[in-house]
Amino acid sequence: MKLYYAPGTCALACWIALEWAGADYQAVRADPHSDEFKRLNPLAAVPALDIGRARAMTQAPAILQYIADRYPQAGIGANEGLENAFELNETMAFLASDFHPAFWPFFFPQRYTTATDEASLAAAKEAAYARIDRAMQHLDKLIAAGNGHVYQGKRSIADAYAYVMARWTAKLPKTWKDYPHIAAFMQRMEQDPVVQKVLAESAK
Ligand SMILES: N[C@@H](CCC(=O)N[C@@H](CS)C(=O)NCC(=O)O)C(=O)O
Repeated sequence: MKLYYAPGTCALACWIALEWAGADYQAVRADPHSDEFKRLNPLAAVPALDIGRARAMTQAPAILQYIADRYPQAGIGANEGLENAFELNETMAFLASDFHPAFWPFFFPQRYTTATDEASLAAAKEAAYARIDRAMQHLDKLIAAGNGHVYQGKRSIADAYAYVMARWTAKLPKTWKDYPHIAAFMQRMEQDPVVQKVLAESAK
């Protein structure tokens, strides 16, 4: 099994989950825009997980759910019961479709305006701050309700996913340190030897 990643990206969440799960895998650094990678994922985005089938798996939340389901002994998926499964699903949907896209104009302002001058690009970038803050406030409440975790007071794929994206606020005017429950969560995650290993190896 091969996980394709790029440093600092949401693909690191899959890497952390694979480690938590005790999976046998290889992490492969990829340039999402290379022709070689686009054969794996025509959408030119990491992560991709190649498990030897005709087509690589793509989409971070789907890959994370697959890891949780494939390694149930790791206990990083939903708790038993329909409503508990719903709650993890709902949390992952928030992370994938509210939190992650909030950063896109910050990272790629040129995709959100047809203007090319510096001031317009800076404005597109700045426009992201309010949406990121809104999502961070929601995440802070989820972690408060989850006793230090994103989902139901236990380590799960949602922790890995939220962690790698909350790190992206480090260069924003308002960083993860400005949200009390997220700050405590981030500090705990950073003490996790798996997280330390993934950050170190992915930066090589
Ligand atoms: N919907 C995709 C989005 C993946 C995505 O945006 N990945 C980023 C890294 S976090 C990427 O590879 N971006 C390259 C680009 O947009 O050019 C998923 O959830 O996996």
